[in-house]
Amino acid sequence: MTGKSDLDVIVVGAGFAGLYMLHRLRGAGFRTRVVEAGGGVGGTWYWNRYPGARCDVESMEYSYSFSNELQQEWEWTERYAGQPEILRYANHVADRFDLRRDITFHTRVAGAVFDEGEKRWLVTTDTGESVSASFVVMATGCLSSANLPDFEGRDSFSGETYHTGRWPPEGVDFAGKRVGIIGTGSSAIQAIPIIAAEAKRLTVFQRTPNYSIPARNKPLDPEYVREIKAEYPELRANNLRMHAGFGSRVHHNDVPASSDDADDREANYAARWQHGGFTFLGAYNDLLRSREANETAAEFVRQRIRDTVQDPGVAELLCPDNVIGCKRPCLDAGYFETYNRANVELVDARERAIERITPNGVVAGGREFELDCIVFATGFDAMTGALLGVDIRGRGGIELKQAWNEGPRTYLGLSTVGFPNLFLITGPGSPSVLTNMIVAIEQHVDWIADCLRDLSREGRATIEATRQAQDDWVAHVNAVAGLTLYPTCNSWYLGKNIPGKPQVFMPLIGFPPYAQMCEQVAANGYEGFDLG
Ligand code: N01
Repeated sequence: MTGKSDLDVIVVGAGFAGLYMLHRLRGAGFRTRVVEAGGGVGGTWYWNRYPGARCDVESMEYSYSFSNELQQEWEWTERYAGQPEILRYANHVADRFDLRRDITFHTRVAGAVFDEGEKRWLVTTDTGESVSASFVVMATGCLSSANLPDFEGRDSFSGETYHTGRWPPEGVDFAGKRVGIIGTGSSAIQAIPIIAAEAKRLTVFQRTPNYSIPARNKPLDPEYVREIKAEYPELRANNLRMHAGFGSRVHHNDVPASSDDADDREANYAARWQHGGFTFLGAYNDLLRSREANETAAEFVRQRIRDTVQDPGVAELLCPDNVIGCKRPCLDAGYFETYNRANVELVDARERAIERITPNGVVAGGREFELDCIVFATGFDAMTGALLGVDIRGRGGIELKQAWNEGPRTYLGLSTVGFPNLFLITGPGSPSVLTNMIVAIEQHVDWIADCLRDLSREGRATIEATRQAQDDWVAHVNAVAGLTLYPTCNSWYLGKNIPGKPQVFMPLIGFPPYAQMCEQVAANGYEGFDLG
């Protein structure tokens, strides 16, 4: 790593957060280095190359807004961009803003220790290097620590194994193979139709059925692109006023489900189902607050599953019985239709739990399913996994793992008590995964860059959240979640997918009031922080 002794900031991760953070800090004159475990930029889009990987936010909105030239010159080709196109975009950004020269690739940050005397962080890497800086920014992503469950006999399998979040860049040839896929979350729901079309046989092990809405992906109409580009700044500004930071062009029906009779509700859901995408959940304003309202939308989707899947037994197995939207909803292209193929079998891994993995395949419910490949679509240790994967020690040598042993505690999702000068981009306690991630990233990066500029102007060496501000913030995040149906199911938002993980609702619901709060905190001289 060059210039390692005189750095102002070390940024961990070169995904969308790390790239923009580097651009902003360099522009403000801070000596900055990004350390990235992968061999290239793009973060989640670098690692998640499984077949069918595609963004569930429309491409004209899932893109940076910080440079008008960039958003005018880049040409998206589809309504929802696929992984290869998004990775090309990340590489384009890295080249266009000449970012690579300050990124060290193939290097994982192993530890970071705060030296209270020097008021600097000493960062160590798995390549044996150490480097110090005044500030560390964790741009490690919310869904980057792959979850590979500890199935008995997992490593005894003699065939090939893959995790959707660690897909080999050269791709996988499934032709003629008997493939098993464990999991039916967003990743599996995108991969299953494509693997089924290629493999000799596909066996899907489903523990919990999932709601999925058709994406209705299509090539972008050049006229539509011209229209958006002509008013891009307005679109971005309108999106900042949206609950999740996107979707301002579609109609969010600001009335409860009970304001329509059953026929009108059905027509509303049907129109949104036909349109495709998350618009479906904008049908009424109480779908995530009232169980009764939610059930009307949930039953509409179950009915579509029953209409689509020919075998009634399989259709019932695919029908979820929890609250729709409580887990992150999935968008698909022909997912339920795939179960009509003769080469696809659905195994109920809730009733007939996965017992073990053998050299030949997977045993569930007493039956051995012989396989050539197993795909683990088992998700991530979300929001805290990547942060706690680094041995971070703050004041008095306190470990972040220890400080968070009952769940993550932050102020604004940006900072945590005991760890001065450490910033988290889209950390737990911020809207992050409940928004268009790029909007949340830009808001955090801008706030952090402005904060470092202000500290530098005022000659301040440290910034650290106060205990009171953090306690109040954690209570606020929980209180907001408690007003909704979000905490009612086994979601990764709550950490329920990882055995032993403390169960805390991690993201904050609602982007606009949050962004306003961050602005106020800064305007009030970094209220809730101690400046040293
Ligand atoms: O992971 P998941 P994912 N035995 O956690 C099952 C984003 N994303 O990678 O539900 C058996 O959703 C687990 O079962 P259960 C998006 O935010 C976005 O699919 O815990 N099964 C579940 O079915 C998404 O929410 C996009 O009962 C086990 C599956 O594995 C997030 O990433 C695309 C198991 C994991 O589903 C994560 O999605 C892809 C076990 N021991 C991802 N452990 C788009 O933009 C886990 N499972 C479209």
